[in-house]
Amino acid sequence: MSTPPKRSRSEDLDNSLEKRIKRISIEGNIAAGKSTFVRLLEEESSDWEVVPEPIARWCNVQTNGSDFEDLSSSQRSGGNVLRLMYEKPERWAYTFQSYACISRVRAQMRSAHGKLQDAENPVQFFERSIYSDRYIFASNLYESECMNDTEWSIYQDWHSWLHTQFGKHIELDGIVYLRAAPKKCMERLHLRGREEEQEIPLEYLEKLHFKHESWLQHKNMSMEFEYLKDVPVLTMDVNDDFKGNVNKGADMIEKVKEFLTTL
Ligand code: UDP
Ligand code: D5M
Ligand code: MG
Repeated sequence: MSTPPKRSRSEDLDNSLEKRIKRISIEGNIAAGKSTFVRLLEEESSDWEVVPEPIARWCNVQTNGSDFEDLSSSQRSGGNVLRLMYEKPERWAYTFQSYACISRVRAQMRSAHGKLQDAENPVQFFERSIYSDRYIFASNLYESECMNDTEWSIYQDWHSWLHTQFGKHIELDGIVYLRAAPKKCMERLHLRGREEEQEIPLEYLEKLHFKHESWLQHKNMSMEFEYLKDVPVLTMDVNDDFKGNVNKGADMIEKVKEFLTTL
């Protein structure tokens, strides 16, 4: 009988880290405050790693020149795809959703595990997940007739396959839901001033809000991924500003720490 090939020490380390790591997705409507919050999390502990949403980088709103130069040519075209999607969703929704999801998987898998190799209690915080891609954004675009039946079927088939292939690296242990009223998100969206988003109507944010509520608050959204039903959700109201409010920020971090001890 042949002996199995020997695994290297770094492969062993990777495998044990893979098992110990906790993965938490920060979910919430557009401009609820997710990026602001993950920046606070990142500063809190060297055991914690943050994976920002790649879409924010494509828009190049909060990145500097050198960050932008790091992007590949396909990522650079992503910035245009966000604009195209808002300008002509019935043409670009499918393209955008497939690109958004594949980029997210790539970012979430690539990010592990350099920083966390020596962490005692390693945690990865993802800004959104492949579940919000599908069940919030893509689904809303389909229901708004911006994707036809064929595009929606292909997207779902592709998404399920992606999950089968890579799920074990990106499946969640917990979800933090940053909950804010659509009107508050609209205010913050204007405050942020990302050019591509300035024409978004309140009705669009309301639709996304109801989808978040159905998934994370009422828990009556039907989803293909059984395990998600049992993934604990921590909901935090972010209608009052936490940015620039040291006490509220610290309180939110404390809640996350408590939440982690229950997982
Ligand atoms: N923001 C704010 N108060 C808060 C949280 C966020 O004024 O308590 C602002 C933030 O500075 C940004 C906008 O709201 O201008 C949207 O925040 P972010 O980009 O974090 O939202 P995301 O879309 O990532 O959820
Ligand atoms: O930024 C994310 C922006 O991208 C926001 O304008 C919504 C839009 N969008 C469309 N589809 C998606 C998917 N699938 N995931 C995430 N964002 C999407 P933010 O302000 O961080 O919400
Ligand atoms: Mg963001």
